[in-house]
Amino acid sequence: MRIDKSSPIPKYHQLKEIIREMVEQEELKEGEMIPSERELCERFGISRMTVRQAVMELVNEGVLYREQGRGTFVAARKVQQPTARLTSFTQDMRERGMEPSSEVLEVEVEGAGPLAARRLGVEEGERVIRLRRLRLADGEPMALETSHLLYEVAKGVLGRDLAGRSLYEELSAAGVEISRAEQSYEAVPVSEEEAALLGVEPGSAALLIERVTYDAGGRPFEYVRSTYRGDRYRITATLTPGDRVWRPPH
Ligand code: 16G
Repeated sequence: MRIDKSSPIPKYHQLKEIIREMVEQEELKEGEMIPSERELCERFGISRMTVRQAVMELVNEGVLYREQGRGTFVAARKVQQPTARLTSFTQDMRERGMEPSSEVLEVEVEGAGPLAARRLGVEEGERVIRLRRLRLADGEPMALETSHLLYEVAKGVLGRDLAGRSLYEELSAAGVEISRAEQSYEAVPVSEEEAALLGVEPGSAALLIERVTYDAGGRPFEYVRSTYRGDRYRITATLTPGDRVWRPPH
């Protein structure tokens, strides 16, 4: 497995695929430490930055995990259940074979309103970053997303290019580790304003997804409402039987 420097596929992406394949083939086993940054640089003849980006994304995708001061290890294999995986919009679209992009509509530091405060478990008025983005896939609107991020946790992303980049990658670069999220789904009609931005008729069907995301310390730091176009977005899940057999109550 080598990195093809003449390929248009970015080198970090090629390295990701190589590491993924090594995990798949169990050349790197669950719980095993992956080679150091330096070893990877030497073995594949690439820069440290390239290695870092590949490893960071694999950590975000849950293929690898980091332990402070120890190293980076191979995570337990995931059950194929797309809805149960914590992905960013960027990853989600790439996995669907589409190219993600965004338009930043608003970025504001403000006091949390009652709903955001309740979801984030803070007092009303606590400082949050409100980020509203139009999310596109292959250049066409896919979703409208409003994130409320705890200022204290996420301030590192202010001033970063959030139009061209992934919020989750920027958070990770700023040292925020994402551990889990809770999410709900609801069918809603789009408002006139949303319709104009999404390029659909007012009143058309959309999927409202609400997410609360927790950092490694178990603290909720992100509350997001995303309105996905019903005609473009679909969720699939692989369901496996639970450990217990369901029996009707007596
Ligand atoms: C997803 C998440 C959202 C997160 C965003 C980050 C849902 C419903 N929401 O859209 O919570 O902020 O990804 O995406 O899945 P990014 O890293 O591509 O900016």
